[in-house]
Amino acid sequence: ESTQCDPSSYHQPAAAHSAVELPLLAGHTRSVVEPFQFAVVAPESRMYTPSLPGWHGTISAAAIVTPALGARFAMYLVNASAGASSTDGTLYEGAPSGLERFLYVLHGTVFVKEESQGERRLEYGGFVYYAPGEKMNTFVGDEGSSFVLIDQVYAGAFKPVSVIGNEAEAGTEFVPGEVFKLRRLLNGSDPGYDFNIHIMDFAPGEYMNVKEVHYNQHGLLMLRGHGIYLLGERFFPVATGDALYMAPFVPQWFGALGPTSARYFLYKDVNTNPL
Ligand code: UGY
Ligand code: MN
Repeated sequence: ESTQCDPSSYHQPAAAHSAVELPLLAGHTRSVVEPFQFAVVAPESRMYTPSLPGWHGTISAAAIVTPALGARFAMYLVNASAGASSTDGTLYEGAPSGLERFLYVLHGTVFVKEESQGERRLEYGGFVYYAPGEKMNTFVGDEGSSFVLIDQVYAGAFKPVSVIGNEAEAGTEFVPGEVFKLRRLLNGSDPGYDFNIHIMDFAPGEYMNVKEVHYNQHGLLMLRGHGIYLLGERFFPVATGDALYMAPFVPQWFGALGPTSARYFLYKDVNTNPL
């Protein structure tokens, strides 16, 4: 009888396939992918620029994720004063063609106008997705506002529809093997969307079961609570306001290892051919 340690069994595929018998510790994984590419941007490191292409009025934006990091999307944290707006549609000077946009309100009010759905007032948890080619009419309310902005060049195969909604209207989805609550803000069964936004809720002490390694990219904003994030081989304490970028194949795991619940906003590219 051979064992894995017996050199005479070296060339036996069966031995190579046998499971390594390590205890499955919470949050521990042997998965490694190099080079690790990720960013943790704590609130004290945000750098705001006083303008954003296609926006008017007083606006300041911290670009947390851009293609310079290797991402195929941009994620901004934006503070906008009363009256700021993006009314030029996608056609501002230098705008990439096929631009699509997702805006998620953190504070204050934002009004959006979309061809088929009229004008809507968005407050905390409200969002708008502008499909490529759509006019991106967004007006900031009297008190000003802050929001997360995702801009991306559409790379999907079917033209998606624009959506205005609120996270409170999105039903929670069961994820096999996981205990967190997942809400997807865009229709997960529509293959037209080339990204989705997940709102992930963890009760105190809850953690992800899968120590994920996947081809998708992530942008993340901690909306509530704190915990510990595994990125590559390192663990980082994270708290409300922290923003993260995860490149494809970065091993990742989260535990809400504290006395409070935790919630985060998560960009994930979907429905595109990994080739
Ligand atoms: O769906 C996801 O990829 C998600 N569970 N990842 C994450 O929370 N880091
Ligand atoms: Mn993931």
